[in-house]
Amino acid sequence: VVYDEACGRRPRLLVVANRLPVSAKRTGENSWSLEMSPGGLVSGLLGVTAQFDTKWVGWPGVDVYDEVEKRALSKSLAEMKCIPVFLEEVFDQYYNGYCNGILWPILHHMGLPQEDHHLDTNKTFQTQYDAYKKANRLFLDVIIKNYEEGDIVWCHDYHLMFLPQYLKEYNSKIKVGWFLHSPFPSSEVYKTLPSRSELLRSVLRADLLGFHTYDFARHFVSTCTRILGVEGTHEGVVDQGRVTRVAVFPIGIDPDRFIRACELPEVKQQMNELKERFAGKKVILGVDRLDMIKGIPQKFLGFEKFLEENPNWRDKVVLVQIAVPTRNGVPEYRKVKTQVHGLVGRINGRFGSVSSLPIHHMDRSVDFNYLCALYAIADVMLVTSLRDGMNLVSYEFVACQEVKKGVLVLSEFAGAGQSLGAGALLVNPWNVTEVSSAIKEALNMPAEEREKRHRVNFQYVKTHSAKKWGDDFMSELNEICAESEIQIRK
Ligand code: GDG
Repeated sequence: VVYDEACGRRPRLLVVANRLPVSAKRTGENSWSLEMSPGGLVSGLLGVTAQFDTKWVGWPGVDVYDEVEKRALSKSLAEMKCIPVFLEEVFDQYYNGYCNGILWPILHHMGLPQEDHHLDTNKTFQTQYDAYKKANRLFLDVIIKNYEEGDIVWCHDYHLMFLPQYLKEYNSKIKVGWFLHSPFPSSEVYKTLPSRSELLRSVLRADLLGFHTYDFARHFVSTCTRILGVEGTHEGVVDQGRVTRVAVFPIGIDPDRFIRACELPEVKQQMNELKERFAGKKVILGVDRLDMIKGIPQKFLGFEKFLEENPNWRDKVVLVQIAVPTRNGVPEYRKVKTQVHGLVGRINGRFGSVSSLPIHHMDRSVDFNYLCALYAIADVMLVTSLRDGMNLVSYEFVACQEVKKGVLVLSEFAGAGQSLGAGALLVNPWNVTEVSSAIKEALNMPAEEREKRHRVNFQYVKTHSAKKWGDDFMSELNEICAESEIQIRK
């Protein structure tokens, strides 16, 4: 890190993401309670905060229209180093519309939606696209108000693809990084997107672009070469002599946070209760947002086939599925929820009895400690994402399994398939027979092999932490910016 010796302070880092890492709840008129929600992004960046004076910029998760209320919330958030972006009326078309109705499926190889309202003279598409640009401008306005010379701006994810361009247009000297948390698809899928070139051109204005896996980075570079006609090299993308560095930074978790939680008396108590509750049965666990990319219906179909073909296991195994509600404003998400509920009903109807239910399905999240207790007592973790940037759930399971050494059954289409593939049983979630066989293999795996597989993955999760991810990205960005400063001086 290049310290700013001239003014004797740590360099400032603005981390910009759609959501702030806090949840705001209204507790009364002009008063708010705020809680930090420590996902991979937050824990990754807590590690780099020692070197940087970090501030978070993002939507606070609540709609606030009144100016007095906005000021009150901004003041409370400032104490947590958070700066809110109020999106107001553009939010629905930007977030539910363009981000999650269009970009999210495209990035996950699912193609553009076929809904009637999208076919209606493209009007909805245009409205959503305009809202997306407007929202990116609102982010820019807030950054400009808070920007000081020398600040580094790290933009996150597909919500903010116009931000690199807007930032560089405002001030070409701003150091800009952009990281994509989702996959990047093959150019054949991406090129169906009507606004394909503008989005690519904008992110290419950043100094550093980061992806979870080599495949996503490679897809991105070849998409740029095919759509924009620019040159792709091992460094990244070259356009008229200017290089945009494209590199791979696989995210991780804060493993010690999970290991420590499993030692807490409260968590041990919860683990004992769960063991008692499922005595005599093996527990298969699923933890996903209720998103079509997570392949929950495919998971249930694989489990159904397993029960069909292995009657001896019917009373001896349960699948506990936490399906956290998400993006209810997007029609496709409501559809997948109905589909999932139908399958739970069918499978429990077919194989359940008065005393036992094969699937315990929960349409809600659980608190962190309880989640750790579930991870720790599970015999098998079943991750069947159809596409997934990384999938941190699989890392968290490994971190909590030091005692049990359970088996991870993992989709080959999750980024984690490339990092934890050595210890996991990899499956193609579309292949119901393969999922069913992997469940059987996992449940019957001898202790010695489980131990061996767990050891490999645990070692990986411990060393490839969220802190390493944040540090690696920031040091690469710093290096690039230092090099370009030298070139400018020359
Ligand atoms: C995106 C990409 C990429 C889940 N249920 C509960 C709960 N969770 C927490 C987990 C985990 C997080 O949510 C989910 O992270 P994932 O990585 O599995 O998936 P996405 O939300 O889709 O994340 C993904 C990630 O960004 C990072 O780049 O890996 O591919 O799609 O941390 O623990 N937490 C609690 N209760 C729950 O019920 N407390």
